Amino acid sequence: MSNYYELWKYLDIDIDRHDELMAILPDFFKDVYLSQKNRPEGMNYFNLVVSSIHGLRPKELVELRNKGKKVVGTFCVYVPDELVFAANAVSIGLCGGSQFWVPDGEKVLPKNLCPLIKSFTGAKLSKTCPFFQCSDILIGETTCDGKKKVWEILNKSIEIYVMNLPQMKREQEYKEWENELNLLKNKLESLTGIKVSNDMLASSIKMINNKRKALKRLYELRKQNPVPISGKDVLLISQIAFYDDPERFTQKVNVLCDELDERIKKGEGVFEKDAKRILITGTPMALPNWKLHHIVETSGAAVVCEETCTGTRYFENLVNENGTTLDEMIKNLAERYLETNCACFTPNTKRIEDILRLINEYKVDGVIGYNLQFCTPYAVEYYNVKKALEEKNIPILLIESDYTENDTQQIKTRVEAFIEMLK
Ligand code: BJ8
Repeated sequence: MSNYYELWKYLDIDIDRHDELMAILPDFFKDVYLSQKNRPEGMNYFNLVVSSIHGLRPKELVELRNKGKKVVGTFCVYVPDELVFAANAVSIGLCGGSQFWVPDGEKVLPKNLCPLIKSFTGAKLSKTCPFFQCSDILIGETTCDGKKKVWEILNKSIEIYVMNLPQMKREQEYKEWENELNLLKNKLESLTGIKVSNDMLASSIKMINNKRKALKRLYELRKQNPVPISGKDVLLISQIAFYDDPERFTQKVNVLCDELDERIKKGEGVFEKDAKRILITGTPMALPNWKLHHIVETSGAAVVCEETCTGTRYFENLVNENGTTLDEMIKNLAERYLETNCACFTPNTKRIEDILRLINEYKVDGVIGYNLQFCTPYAVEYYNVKKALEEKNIPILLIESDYTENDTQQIKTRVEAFIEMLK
């Protein structure tokens, strides 16, 4: 990490605080990840990206900025990366998953707020995250109440452009969302000084679709028994998907999948054959929030799928590539993005259909509903999720948690009992 001090100074990072943050991560990563047995070789790339998390990619981003590119930070899977790249900018997902930043967030936000919001706010205000420091602009969105209001605080530190995300999915909302995408395109064009052309948008749609296809391929392989890769490793890959160079990321995921294909042919897995298979559904798990996966997978079960925004919601739907004019392509983008099923929408019954479908496809034995503390939309929606699963006799357990380690032992006890009950 020491090689990057010049970079961090250049980015106006608070070096002392940043040293404190960086002192925690390597041991944590070692305990959770490097302790796993029989990991695929293809994980080495992703290990490298995380072990150099505040160096490698931020350095590339600074180099791109020096060549005139703009860096655009985003917080939600409804913000279309395709438009950002088509305007010759770089998109990076910024959600905060570390407890380290929560106290800084709590200096300006209520304590009884979702840790994800407090964490990313703290990351920006404490000047300890090079990704925030690299960003020229942040794109917010009107999803949950906490996020909606936090933009009014963060905009004192950096320019924020807020997209008005509808909360229903009627025909009029599809039109509104298409209009929002056009407004975002205009904003990005004025930021970069570059007009989005048909060719640029078509090629960025292809590029991001390829990334989604690679993730889909990876998830397909998790349907095997024994499962060829741990849920923890896949979670890490999904988290890296948000900020890595999309083309390199796609290539590395495909290389890993080739290796997993070979494992499957040999009947090799990272868990015993017939290990209990868990689906996690609920709120996103931003890096380095690995708590629940680590607990499940050190309790004898395998996480085989995540119905979350750091899981299937991120990659399942592709953008239709048949558009030839800008208008057609933006319409296709609007349709694809509004197909995502977040609890901020009402009604959101398609999410429940997705969960039931995924349970079937991934031959799931039990479901864990994961809720970040104080996330009202997912907490309320849990009632209907539970009811739908109970009607089909599918076991479900609710885990509500934050980013601290205070509840780890208690969660472990509950998860172990749940897995035992599945046997
Ligand atoms: S599409 S889940 S990424 S809004 S967990 S901040 S909802 S209080 S992150 Fe999300 Fe987009 Fe929806 Fe996905 Fe609010 Fe809940 Fe916190 Fe959340």
